[in-house]
Amino acid sequence: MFNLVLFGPPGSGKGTQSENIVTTYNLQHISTGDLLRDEVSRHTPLGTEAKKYMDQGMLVPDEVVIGMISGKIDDMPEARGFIFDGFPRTRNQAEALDKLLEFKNTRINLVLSLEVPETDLIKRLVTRGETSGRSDDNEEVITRRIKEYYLKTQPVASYYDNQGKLEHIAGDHPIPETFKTLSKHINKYLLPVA
Ligand code: B4P
Repeated sequence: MFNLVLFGPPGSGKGTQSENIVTTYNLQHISTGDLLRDEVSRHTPLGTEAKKYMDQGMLVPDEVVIGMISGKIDDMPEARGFIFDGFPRTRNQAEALDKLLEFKNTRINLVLSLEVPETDLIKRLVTRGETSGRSDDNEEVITRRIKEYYLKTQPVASYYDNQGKLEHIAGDHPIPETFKTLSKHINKYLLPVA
């Protein structure tokens, strides 16, 4: 099994690149943002609680997100591997993920960190907000999401760096070019299927 974490600030292209990686390497995609938005759109109790945080650009509490991930991994016992998109976002989540995977006799193999200047992140997300209908894609909330990232999520990079799993990727190039760079790293572990 090959497990990849796609790491980076809001708008760095995690969701965009995940789509390409999933098709090329036949990995199962777990995006906590997508899972949370699905709960919100179905008006579940979890979604109602999560929406309060997401609309303010804050991270949803760890216990909510970790519970959601655990069930999702269990749903796919035959997976070739997983791509974790937007998870873990805190050190607590990273430790919980290591424990969950250890319990399943597997582990995170590689962490690819997409790096993009802050001005580009804001531009991308404001542009997406014009069509996405996402209540968190407006400049005020985007700025808070980026702040929350530097405060709570960026420290997770050193957690993986200490394990020798972190690779820095320039994410400010065109989408296909960035994908090529990501692929070079993944190819060291896994052959493409498409
Ligand atoms: P996410 O859904 O994870 O959203 P994101 O960080 O904004 O998106 P991403 O980086 O995937 O950007 P994308 O590829 O779409 O999180 C949303 C919220 O959910 C969080 O704020 C938080 O409240 C909550 N949440 C999620 N996970 C959580 C967790 N683990 N713990 C706690 N809370 C959690 O790209 C953005 C735009 O850029 C797109 O329009 C794309 O077309 C464009 N783009 C991408 N690559 C480009 C490139 N190379 N050049 C030009 N444009 C590009």
